[in-house]
Amino acid sequence: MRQPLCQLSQLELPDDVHFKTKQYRSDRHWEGVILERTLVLIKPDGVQRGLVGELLGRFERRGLHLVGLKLIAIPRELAETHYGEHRDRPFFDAVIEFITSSPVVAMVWEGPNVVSMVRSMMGPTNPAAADSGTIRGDFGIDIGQNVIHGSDSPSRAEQEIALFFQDGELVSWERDGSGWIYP
Ligand code: RTP
Ligand code: MG
Repeated sequence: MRQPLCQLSQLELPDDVHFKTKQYRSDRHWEGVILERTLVLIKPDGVQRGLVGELLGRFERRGLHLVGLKLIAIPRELAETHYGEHRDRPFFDAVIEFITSSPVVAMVWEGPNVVSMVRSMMGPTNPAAADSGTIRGDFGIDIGQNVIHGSDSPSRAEQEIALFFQDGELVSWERDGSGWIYP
């Protein structure tokens, strides 16, 4: 039988490398970083097209922290409150029809600057103008079916999270190994 060139137990592991790694990590400063939360909706088109795992995975892989998740059929009243800022716009009725047409997945993600980070991962409102690599640029064509919603400011995020989730539905928890994402 062929012998391995070298067995793990025979290797001299350089302690200083481990030491430097720890040192490097503990030296990093994250003072002043404000953790935010944002509301994300996978819209009816995203759920119907089987994109839930793909989209949720993008946020997980980025290192964002999931604190709320559910599948819901949005009642018309909630939709009208959520999109209330657009009440006088010509597309308002279409937006309400669309968002109430089929279930959505509602999520709350947490992280430093998560509101703007999620918006940049989504891409612009019109998928036709979105870069490849963004969610709308990779999965959308039409402005009315643009796959995903994300709060557009921290204050809106607070309001929207309160609209979609009750306090008991949000879970604060620590992920093992999160120090490798943001110490
Ligand atoms: P969302 O609120 O859904 O995350 O989208 P957004 O912030 O990128 O865009 P917003 O201006 O808030 O518009 C809400 C939704 O309305 C539809 N819309 N249609 N036909 C149009 O000119 C038009 N403009 C907006 C889009 O589906 C957009 O997501
Ligand atoms: Mg919006």
